[in-house]
Amino acid sequence: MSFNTKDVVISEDRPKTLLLDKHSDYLASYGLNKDDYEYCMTEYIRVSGIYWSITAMELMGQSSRMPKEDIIEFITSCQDTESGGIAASIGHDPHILYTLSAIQVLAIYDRLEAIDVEGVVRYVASLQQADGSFFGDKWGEVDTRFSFCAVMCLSILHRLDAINVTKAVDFILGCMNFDGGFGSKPGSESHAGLIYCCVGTLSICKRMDALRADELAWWLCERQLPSGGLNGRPEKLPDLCYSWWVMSSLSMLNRIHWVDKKSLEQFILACQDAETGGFSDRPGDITDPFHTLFGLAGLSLLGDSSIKPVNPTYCMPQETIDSTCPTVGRRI
Ligand code: GRG
Ligand code: ZN
Repeated sequence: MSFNTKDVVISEDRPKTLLLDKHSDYLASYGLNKDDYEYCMTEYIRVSGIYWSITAMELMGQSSRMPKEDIIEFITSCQDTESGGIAASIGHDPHILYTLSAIQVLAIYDRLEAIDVEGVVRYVASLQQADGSFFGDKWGEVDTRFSFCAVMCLSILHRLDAINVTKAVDFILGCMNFDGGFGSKPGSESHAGLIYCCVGTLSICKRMDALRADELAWWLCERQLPSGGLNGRPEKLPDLCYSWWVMSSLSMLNRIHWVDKKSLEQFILACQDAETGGFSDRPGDITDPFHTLFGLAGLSLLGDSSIKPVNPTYCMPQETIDSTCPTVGRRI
């Protein structure tokens, strides 16, 4: 019996160099036409979309092309005055995912005073459960992504004292699997996206010692496929965003050299669209701001000096972390 590895073949005509100007043009024009179909269809994730674009533009040194004051005003209008949480768009329900994205954007802009910070702290703390886990919002879904959002948010605000950090860590450790990886809740399958969230939580809470680092890093580097790209779990296709979820985790574990950097770089560059600008999940697919951020951030982790250093825990420019949280998540 033979096994077929699921992978892509990178054709000769795919981009081989970094097209920074194209990406900056792509993100600067994204959303200029508010009637654009794709723009309308992404209203439910708008604040995260802003975070992906602003961070990518900052990493390229191009954020002055973005409408800063309009963005800050929009984020202010997305805060729910009652709960203190922040929604994806004006009038939507607040959620911890968009609360984190909003805090990240305001921290990058050094404008945290544009929102009610105490309201955010109250909101995040209200989502913690007796077992240390976090709800994503008032409807009660539990996921390790939400634990990560909560601790990242509060650490940027220097208010980790508002939650029970020991219990938050205990819940994450209860999600560790036999392979050293982590899933979305206790007993759930290991997945690279959730490993990033759990390793990131432990990194912020200064409990990296609790990881089974060699086993976990081995599982992570086994995500690399012959094309050079990385998948998020066994038997899945490669996807550019795993260049972030996997490589940032390996970086926090100080084992980034366990993957073949050269072939990963070739895969990432092949995911660029030379006509429209931006990066897609796989070579030849349609580009979007989410994969554009993770393509650039992945190349930054690989040491591309034309992109600013990114912090592997926060997925924000290292210079922002140095000025807001100088003692946490340092790049080694
Ligand atoms: C600050 C960068 C940053 C993130 C905030 C939202 C979040 C925290 C992290 C998301 C982590 C992530 C990507 C989780 C993945 C969840 C999951 C189980 C995805 C499975 O999706 P499939 O089945 O993908 O479509 P694969 O690649 O496994 O086929
Ligand atoms: Zn993806």
